[in-house]
Amino acid sequence: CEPLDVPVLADYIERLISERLDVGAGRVIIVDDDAELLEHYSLVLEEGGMAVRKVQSPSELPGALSEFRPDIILMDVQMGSYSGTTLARMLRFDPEWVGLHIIFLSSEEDRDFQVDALSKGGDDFLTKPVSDDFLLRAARVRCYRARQLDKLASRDSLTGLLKHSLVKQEVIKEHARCRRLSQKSVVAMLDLDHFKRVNDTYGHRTGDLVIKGLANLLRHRLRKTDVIGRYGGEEFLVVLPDCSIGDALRTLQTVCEQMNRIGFSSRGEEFHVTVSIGMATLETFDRGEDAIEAADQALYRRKSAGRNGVTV
Ligand code: GH3
Ligand code: MG
Ligand code: MG
Ligand code: MG
Repeated sequence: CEPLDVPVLADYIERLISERLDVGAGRVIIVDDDAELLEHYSLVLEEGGMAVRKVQSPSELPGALSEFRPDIILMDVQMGSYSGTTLARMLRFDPEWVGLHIIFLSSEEDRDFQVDALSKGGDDFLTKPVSDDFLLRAARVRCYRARQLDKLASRDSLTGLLKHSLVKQEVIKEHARCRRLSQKSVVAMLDLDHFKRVNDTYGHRTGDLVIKGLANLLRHRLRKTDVIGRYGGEEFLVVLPDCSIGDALRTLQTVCEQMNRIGFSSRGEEFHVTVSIGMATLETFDRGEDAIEAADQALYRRKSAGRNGVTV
């Protein structure tokens, strides 16, 4: 086994990160009671293309967090009557911030102190003074990692599609957007037909492959700007922005036809599966949730009318 070439590996990782991480989008909150340091750190990160929010008094942190929604926090430890470790500990009690990456930045060199700070909720401990270059690179890799984890957490592990709550959020966002711009958008609910039979006949693992099959078909058929989520077990929710009801109908009918054409095989047999789809216009409802409900009712009507097709 060849030993790893560390410098080459580091170089490779650095390149990977700079290519993949849109640093312009990396978001950092810096908490420090020292106004001069705060200014300096924020300049360094801003010059590196990151978005920065400065927090000099810890009491401003909760507001800044919900407003700015950072990828990471750089936190001073000693701040007058406050300590950064206590702040980190408090954040960890809030489910919303339990996964937020907190980097302590302090001149405290005592290892026991540092370990204690990490045990209270910090993820890293950087000892001041830090060089500008190191600070920028450390912030960048941490933002990149935070985004990767965030993406993983929002994706369904079987299909890689958005999870229930996230696709619902997307519907609500798109509802607001298309109303504001007086555009037409469509929301559709899809459900595999007689899927219980597939599981009962061919087993759950084959059933999983069918679910993945529909997910992949949707990814290929729909536009880059369309939103696709796994709403439940064998149910999918899609949002088609800037799409007329006629265009949506045609696109989704093709999805039905192509789904039915896929040949799945299991236990030496080939079998085919169909999907039913209910859809609704988004902008005609007062709330995004109501449009989802309407799509669901249309799906229900489709199921009664004979499955394998689209109903508005
Ligand atoms: P209909 O045409 O009316 O939709 O009938 P159906 O059999 O598809 O509907 P039903 O809701 O009765 O059954 C859905 C089945 O989907 C039951 C459940 O076990 C299965 N299912 C849900 N999630 C998964 C999954 O992740 N993998 C597999 N293999 N099956 C799943
Ligand atoms: Mg301080
Ligand atoms: Mg179902
Ligand atoms: Mg079903």
